Amino acid sequence: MTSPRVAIIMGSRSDWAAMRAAETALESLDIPCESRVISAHRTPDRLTAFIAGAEERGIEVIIAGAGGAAHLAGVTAAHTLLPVLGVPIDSSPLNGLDALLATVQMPGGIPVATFGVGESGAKNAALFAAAILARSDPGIREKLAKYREAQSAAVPERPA
Ligand code: RP5
Repeated sequence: MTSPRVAIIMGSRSDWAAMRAAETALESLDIPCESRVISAHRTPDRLTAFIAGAEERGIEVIIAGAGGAAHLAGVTAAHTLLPVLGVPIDSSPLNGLDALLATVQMPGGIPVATFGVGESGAKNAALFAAAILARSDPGIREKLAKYREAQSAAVPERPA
């Protein structure tokens, strides 16, 4: 089995409804990935163990989705030099605005690249991860270019 190059982590199984879009996008580009439920506050030891082994296992980018007081991406970024892409999830009574602000408003020094709330953010985080890998992997660059071409070709010229 090919080792995963991108890790998709999420604070709860309930985040999977949105975060599976990241896995789908990566799979469509043949980028090996893994998806795991890891909560910064409910499973802190699991998070520590995951981060400690990530780089050594060949992970190059981490996508972290969480809702509410979303600190998963920030805590992960604090413990690794790998790029961390944060996806705010609209799982709270505040519809993701809380997660968006928590993820995007990192104090200077520890960056988290923050994407849109929910499924489209998860999809774009995956495509951004692909763009990062494409810088040193011509095969992924070609697949990304083809993905864009197919996307453009699927847009009709007229609405009806
Ligand atoms: C966050 O709390 C998770 O990322 C999730 O978005 C939210 C709610 O989790 P559950 O109560 O559905 O497990 O930590």
